[in-house]
Amino acid sequence: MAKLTEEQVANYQRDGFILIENAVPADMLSQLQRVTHELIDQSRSVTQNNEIYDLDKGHCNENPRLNRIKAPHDVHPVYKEYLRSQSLVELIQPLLGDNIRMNNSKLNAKAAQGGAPVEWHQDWSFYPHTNDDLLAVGVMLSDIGDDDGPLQMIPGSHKEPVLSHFNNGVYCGAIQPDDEAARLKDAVSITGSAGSLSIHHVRTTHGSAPNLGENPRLLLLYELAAADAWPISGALSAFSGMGQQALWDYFNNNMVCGAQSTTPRLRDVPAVMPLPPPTDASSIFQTQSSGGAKSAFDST
Ligand SMILES: O=C(O)CCC(=O)C(=O)O
Repeated sequence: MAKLTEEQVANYQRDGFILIENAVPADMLSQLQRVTHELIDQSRSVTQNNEIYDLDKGHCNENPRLNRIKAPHDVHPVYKEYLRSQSLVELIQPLLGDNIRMNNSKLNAKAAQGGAPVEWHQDWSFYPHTNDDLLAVGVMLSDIGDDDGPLQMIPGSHKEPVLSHFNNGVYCGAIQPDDEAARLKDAVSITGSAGSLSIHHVRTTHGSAPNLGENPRLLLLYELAAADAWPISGALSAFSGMGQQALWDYFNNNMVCGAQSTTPRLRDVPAVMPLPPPTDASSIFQTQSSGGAKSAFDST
């Protein structure tokens, strides 16, 4: 896979997202798929959410149903291997520069026939930084069609005001579905075959409906930041209460390319702290449900 073209960069800047088909080399894709299916299989004996798994309703030994594998880069080295591969780095450097840090990874394994929606939100509301040179790469590890709960994006929303993600004064990690400023009617679905990937800006409004398909919808997400984008205090909760040394080690251990910066680049960006928090902020699914987010995807 070659570098992004100028046209792809311009489309990302205009829309706040792009889709790149067949981006993952075939041998890497099959390794990622094999390991992911092994991890889903290993979740059979798990009975409640833990450090690795966020379980969907109905999960059991006979029928493993996952919302998410929480930080796959910590669970198996193949996820970091792909992240640092030339084929991926060449796609993100034109957008974030030469010094790039991974803040987190997650694998949203929206279970077949009803797997949970992700309500509309801007990632920025979860973790404001000193500048907004952050994005998420979404790697499709399964074919994702319209019925499979694909990511949906609102073109141009990354340049618009940051929307409220609060319910009754508490952060709920989702916008109000009837917020007209969200322009939800303009949504574009990001569908493609396994091995395709999307890149979306941290301020792009996005969400996804339940998976009505026959198979889990497997989307590996890397949250990436320019190394001089520093999380604003309080967003450090995103790194689960680490001390300063642990944070420094985490940042250095998770560099994708180049070097970590200790000089935050400050830009005039709209930021609202995700506080007060909901009762359970352990993942976006818990944040949205315990925060009482209203569902845009309620099928009833
Ligand atoms: O998996 C999805 O469909 C959406 C994921 C997402 O937006 C998130 O985890 O922040």
